[in-house]
Amino acid sequence: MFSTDDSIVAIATPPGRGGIGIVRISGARSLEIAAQVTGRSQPLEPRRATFTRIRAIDEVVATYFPAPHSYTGEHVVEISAHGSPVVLRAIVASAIAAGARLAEPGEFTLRAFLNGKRDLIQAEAVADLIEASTPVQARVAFDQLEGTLTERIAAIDGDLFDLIARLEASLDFPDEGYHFIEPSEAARRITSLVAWFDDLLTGARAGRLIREGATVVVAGRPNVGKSSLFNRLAGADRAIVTPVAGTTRDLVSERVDIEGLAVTLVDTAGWRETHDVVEREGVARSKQAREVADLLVVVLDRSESIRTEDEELLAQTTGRPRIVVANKSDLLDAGAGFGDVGAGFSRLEGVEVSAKTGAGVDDLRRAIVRELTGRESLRDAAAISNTRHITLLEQARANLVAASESAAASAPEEFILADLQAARARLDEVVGARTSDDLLQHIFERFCIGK
Ligand SMILES: Nc1nc2c(ncn2[C@@H]2O[C@H](COP(=O)(O)OP(=O)(O)OP(=O)(O)O)[C@@H](O)[C@H]2O)c(=O)[nH]1
Ligand SMILES: [Mg+2]
Repeated sequence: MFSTDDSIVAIATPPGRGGIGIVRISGARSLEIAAQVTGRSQPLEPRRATFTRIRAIDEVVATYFPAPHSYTGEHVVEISAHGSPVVLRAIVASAIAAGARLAEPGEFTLRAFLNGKRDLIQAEAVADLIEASTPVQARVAFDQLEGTLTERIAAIDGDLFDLIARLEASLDFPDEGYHFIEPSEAARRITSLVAWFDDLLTGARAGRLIREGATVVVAGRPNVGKSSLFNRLAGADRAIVTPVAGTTRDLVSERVDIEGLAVTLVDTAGWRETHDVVEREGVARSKQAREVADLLVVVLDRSESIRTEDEELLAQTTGRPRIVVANKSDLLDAGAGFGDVGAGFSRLEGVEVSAKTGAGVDDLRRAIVRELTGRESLRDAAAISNTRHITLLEQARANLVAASESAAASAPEEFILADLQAARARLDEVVGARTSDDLLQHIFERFCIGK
């Protein structure tokens, strides 16, 4: 299904206009195709940027990367032109006339994988790096691109392979009365492999959140300052703020970077019974938003006593991941702590902030990261972030636990071996040593054309 016989071409830079735009050609015939496109009789020299003209189109710089030392592992020519969609499309058309085919989404990176330039983890990391919207997301993707996760998996795979080989040898030569590995030693090694998986999977929750981001919904009764806090966290005057209760009617959402987490922050209509048709719809939507939230920020007004609506909302959200925020702390006498003023606050644990002055908002940002990821900070970014990898590693861990139980019960070696081999197959799937066309298609269709 995935043919690498033909040469492919695509615009590699984003749609739109820019100083430079790049057309990439990859495949056995890319040098010939480039020669036809540029009309040069002299072939391009390897890895040398060459200024040339494409007749009636543009002045360009062309660079030839001979196989296997290129992005795809094939012969690649990159043509840098002026970043005009018209110019770039004309170059692509001319390459197609010279025998190239328009690349499918992700096909350059797919070829890099098929040609052994990158494993599957690294190919997926390319897409993650391109899509990263916070520096932490980019760091995690870059680490995977560099092979950090690949190395950790290779290390465990090596151990697993050695263990399997010894157990198989014991099975193949039973008459010698000699174990290539003592059962107790096998049990010990399986246990340490399980510990290794635990170590890697500890960071999985944080990693998944870093990669996929989270939805944080701001809720509370009217006028407590939800929109003011939303604007403060978004760093922009996004939502309307007025002293009128019931200002926000619709959901307002904004992508924000909270300490490195890509958060979709949602402001909602204030929670109350109302006869206003528009507001009622707003309240209904705010309830729906609360249901899909990864985390709720329940805002109270610290300068007033807790009201029935606050109580209702607190009751409705107990048991959900939430942070209670006491806003308008600037209205309190200096020095008054959470629980000192306003009836009903003393039994609540929360973060005191002032959306007006910004006081306490950094604490709130840290509390959001802590609630979502279970970590104080994301600086020691997680090694593992992709749900596909996490699921497979969890399955491999379960296989090893089964193997260790068999070993502890002195079960026949065949049983232990079957589980160890199953664990190894999962690791192969993570790095892509074992794949199906369906899986590859699923992974690479996430890419845009030109990657
Ligand atoms: N002093 C003080 N006033 C605040 C603070 N936060 C919000 N306010 C004021 O409280 C009023 C309501 O603020 P909003 O942000 O519109 O409140 P809301 O919760 O979004 O209200 P609805 O959209 O009506 O549900 C406005 O007059 C704000 O200026 C604060 O931290 N301190
Ligand atoms: Mg509002």
